[in-house]
Amino acid sequence: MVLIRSLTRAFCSAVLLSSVLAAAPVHAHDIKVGSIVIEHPWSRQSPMAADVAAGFMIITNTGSEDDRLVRATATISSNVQLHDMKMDGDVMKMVELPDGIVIPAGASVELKPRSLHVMFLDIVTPPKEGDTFAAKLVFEKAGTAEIEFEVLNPNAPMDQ
Ligand SMILES: [Cu+2]
Repeated sequence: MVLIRSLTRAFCSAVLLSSVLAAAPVHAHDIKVGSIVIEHPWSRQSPMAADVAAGFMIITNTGSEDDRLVRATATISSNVQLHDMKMDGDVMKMVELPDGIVIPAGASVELKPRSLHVMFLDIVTPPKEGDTFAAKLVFEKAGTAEIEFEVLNPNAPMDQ
C-alpha cells in the first residue's frame, strides 16, 4: 500500500516536474544544494500552544541519482524527526522514518499535512503565525541545505 502510494507519487511528480522544468525557472526564494531544490518550507502555528509542530515543503531532485533526506535540525527544537502518517485500523498515526526520506532521481517529493513531514518535538517557544525559523536539512549526497520555515496561520488549508 505504501509502495503503491510512493510509486503513484513518484509518477505524478515526474510528470509534474517535466512540465515545471520546461515552463518556469526556479523561484528566487527556492534553496538549492547540489542537485536538490527545496521549495516553500512552511510550518504553522500549533493549536493550543502545543510543544510540537510540523514542517512541510517540496523537495526536488534534479540529478540522475536518488538522494535521501537523512536528518534535520531546527532552532526551535532539539528533537527533530522525519515522520510519515500511516493508517492503524481507522486511526491515522505518525511514524518515525529512521532511514529518512528517499528523493528519487528526477522526481519531487512533497512533505505535506497528513503525509510526510519534518516533526519538531519538545519545542520551548512555539512559533507564531508570521514568524520564521531556521533549519538545516542533511542529504546523503547533496549535503546540507540551510532553509527558513515560514509559519502560517494555524488554520492554513491542509493542501496549501
Ligand atoms: Cu509527526
